[in-house]
Amino acid sequence: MSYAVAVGGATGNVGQEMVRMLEQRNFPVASFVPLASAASVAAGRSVRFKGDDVPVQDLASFDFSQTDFLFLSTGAANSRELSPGAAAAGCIVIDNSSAFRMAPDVPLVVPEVNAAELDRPEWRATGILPVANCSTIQMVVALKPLHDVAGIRRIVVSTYQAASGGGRKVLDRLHAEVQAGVTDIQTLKSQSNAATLQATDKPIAFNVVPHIDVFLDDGRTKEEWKMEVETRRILGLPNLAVSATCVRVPVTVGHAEAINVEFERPMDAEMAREILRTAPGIVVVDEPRLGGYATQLDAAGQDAVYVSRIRNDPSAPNCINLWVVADNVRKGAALNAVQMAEALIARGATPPRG
Ligand code: 11C
Repeated sequence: MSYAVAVGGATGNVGQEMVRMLEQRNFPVASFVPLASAASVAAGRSVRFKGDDVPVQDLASFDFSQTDFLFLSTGAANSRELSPGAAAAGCIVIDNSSAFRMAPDVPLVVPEVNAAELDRPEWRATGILPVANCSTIQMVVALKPLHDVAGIRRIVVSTYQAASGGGRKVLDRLHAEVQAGVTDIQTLKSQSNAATLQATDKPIAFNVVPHIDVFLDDGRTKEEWKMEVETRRILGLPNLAVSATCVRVPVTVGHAEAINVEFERPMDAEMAREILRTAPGIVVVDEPRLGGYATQLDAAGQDAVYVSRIRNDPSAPNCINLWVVADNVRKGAALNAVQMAEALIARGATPPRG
């Protein structure tokens, strides 16, 4: 069985990765339609898929009645506008935005963690499956196997997130700043006040910025809030204590996270290492020597979630620290989306026409 597949936002960062992912995983594609803005259509843009240059079609006016899967990566506002109509036309929308992640009856699925949620029939009425935030995905992949053994009581996480997570504008800005080659501290400081700053409020090159997404009334950022609420939802622990600090770093691809986890029952670094060595989607790189850990560069272009620096936290019982790294565009978005579709197919929960 193969499927009619459309990729919405096919010319964007995540959309392009989505197309590569469909190819690399040999997803059963019967027909492929790349969708993008009217401007991209007018510019005659095309997307290369399996050796062919396929012209993009207009996302806003596309008729989804013959589509099985729409992989959408066009942001929350666009998804809110477009996804319900596409799903009503009969296709399954796998949406990389935050638009529907907290909607009732819509499961937030990370296949290694809670694929069984796909068996609940309620979501079929909406036809939309949201992909969780990239920083949440890699954290729950690493923590779920440990939770199954010892029960998580509390998570404190600090992130080191790549510019690509912020989209093209932020990534372009990092590249422009690096290429400008300014290393003098006073000049860099003066750029903090430049009227031209748009994508973030501070320079990214030679800096780290503790601000991702908008600020909420209580002082958290929305990225921090998302990590908290999405983690509870995916792990099925509505009262779990989660505290996040999310930081943008001058890295192109790959999010890293320093995670402190406290457990209800006995857990230590050695146990965690053993459990994670055989856990799905995880590669443990953990030797206390130079280079015996994974960095963002190691994770870039890879599918796995890497776990390093596993160590006991001597300040509390049953508490450990972890360093978790993954490619935010792959496992944090495109790969997770394709895995969701694969999980649906494996469970026989295929689209109406499938
Ligand atoms: C970032 N994690 O790195 C964000 C990007 O809710 O899907 C993904 C935002 C989202 O800026």
